[in-house]
Amino acid sequence: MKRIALVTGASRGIGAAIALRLAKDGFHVLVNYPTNGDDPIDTLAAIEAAGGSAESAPADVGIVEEVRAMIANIAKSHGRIDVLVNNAGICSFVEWDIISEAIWDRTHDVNLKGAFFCTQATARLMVQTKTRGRIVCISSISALKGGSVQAHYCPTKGGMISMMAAFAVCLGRHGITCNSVLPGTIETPMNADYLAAEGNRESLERGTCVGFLGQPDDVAGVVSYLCAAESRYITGATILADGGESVKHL
Ligand code: RM4
Repeated sequence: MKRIALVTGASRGIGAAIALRLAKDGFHVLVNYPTNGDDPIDTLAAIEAAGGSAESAPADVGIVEEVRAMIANIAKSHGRIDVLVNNAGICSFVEWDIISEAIWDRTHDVNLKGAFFCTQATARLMVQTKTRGRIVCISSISALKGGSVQAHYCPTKGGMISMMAAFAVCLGRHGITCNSVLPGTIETPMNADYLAAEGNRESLERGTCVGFLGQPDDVAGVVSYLCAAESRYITGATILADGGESVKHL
């Protein structure tokens, strides 16, 4: 019987790479995507081409009812979830003094509240089915370093780290691990415009130890390890995949 992995926000970028990697690792992958936007066909096609198995799982994770319906559907059709990757996230690059309540609320609803209620519903199913599962949050270097146009976004990524620490305590005795991965600047559709703007790419590259920006697979590999049996003693941890950006001073 194939193990079941749910990846939120998996229709493109880092989420798509994680979904493909977990399919290659042997999981049947539920590819979540927001009902009002992206289509998961590219991710599903890539997994099929790699000989893996997957299906789509539509839900806007910023809406709790849609999250609970998605998890209930998966429980009905598969009976269990072995892995949850909270990857869904939005980041509008906005100057601090013009961030509206609507921008704040939507960013927090998707990035943090969505991750919480996906985790709560999935953990309930894992405990019920005695599944020694894996829960991973895709946080960010922006949890540790400020962003001049991300004052609304950074706290959602910081919040993910402390939320996973709390769930690590709650779920450890059930053999469920809860960890955070902190990508640096990864080339994805989410920041393509920002990286294309005057000098942004060059300054971010210079800010790393390795001198180049990351690719989605650089994050997918870390997630794969955290979802493997051998990582059973890693929980409440934060793992940076940032090309050394967090340690570089001069
Ligand atoms: C990441 C980090 C990157 C940014 C993306 C959109 O969390 O802040 O620098 O390009 O978000």
